[in-house]
Amino acid sequence: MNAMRRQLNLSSVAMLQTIFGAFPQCITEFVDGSKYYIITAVAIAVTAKLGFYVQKQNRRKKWNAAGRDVVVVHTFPRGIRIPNLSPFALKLETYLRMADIKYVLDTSQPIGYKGKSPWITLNGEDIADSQLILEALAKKFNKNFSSHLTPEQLGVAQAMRVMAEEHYFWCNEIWMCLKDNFNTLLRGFPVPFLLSLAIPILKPLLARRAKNMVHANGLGRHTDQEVQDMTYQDLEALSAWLGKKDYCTGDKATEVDCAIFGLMAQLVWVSPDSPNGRKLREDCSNLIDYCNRMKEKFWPDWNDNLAKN
Ligand SMILES: N[C@@H](CCC(=O)N[C@@H](CS)C(=O)NCC(=O)O)C(=O)O
Repeated sequence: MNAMRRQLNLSSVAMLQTIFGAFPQCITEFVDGSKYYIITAVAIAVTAKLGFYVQKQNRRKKWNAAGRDVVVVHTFPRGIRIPNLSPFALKLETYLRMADIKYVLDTSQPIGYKGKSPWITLNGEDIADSQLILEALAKKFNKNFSSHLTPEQLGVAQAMRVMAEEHYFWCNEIWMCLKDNFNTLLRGFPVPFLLSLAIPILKPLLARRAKNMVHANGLGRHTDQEVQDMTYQDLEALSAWLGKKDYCTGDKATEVDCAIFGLMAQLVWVSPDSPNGRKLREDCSNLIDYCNRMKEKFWPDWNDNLAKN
């Protein structure tokens, strides 16, 4: 028995010697052979990391230099027919104008820490999500444009905003990203030459991402006709709610108008020839008049904020 145990221990030692003896030697040979490649790769990786870090620090320094109580809006570059192609960023900018809060744009990092655009930096603090931003700014700058509304009106405004932002938006994204294959959207930006070369590669990747998102929220599982009907119903509901009023809740523009304007402006100025744009013209034209009213009131400098084609 003891002889067998000794035998086993001896073969384990031999095995360990084989593994740990041979392993470092093959690494040493590999490192010796490709020493210069490894040193170069490590140097490139360290320099790139350092470069990104310095760039990040410089950007942060620039944002912090915007000034006290000046909102830095991180968003996409200006559009050709509309100042901001993102409905949520247009909502935010419209609110900042309504509330008379100073802001500057930063397009160097449009996507924020929650993976979406827009986001803001205010006095060194980052805030993401247009609605959370509006609420934080309202608190900080003591603004409330809805104080005259009844709880019932406030409730309806909340429900309409959520329908528009969380349901209509995604239905319209299905057309923009999957049916139109980003074509209308891409015509809305002045696309730099180098990026235009990468578009044929980027499009299928972005489409796959959009497909996954609408599949996850359930809308992507419906037929085209079903999505179309749902979108039209949302537009009809918004149009009926607005009715003959100047703004969504009456004769005074309130916070919810920023959100509805952000979304409808895209149909009026970016994709007027899409099925949803045509629906607006044919059955919901009060929403077009409304967009023009909002534009005149809050964007007298609209044209100055368009990108040159
Ligand atoms: N709930 C967010 C929605 C923002 C949003 O969906 N932004 C889009 C641009 S319009 C975005 O960042 N999309 C990039 C992505 O989802 O990867 C808000 O209100 O800010």
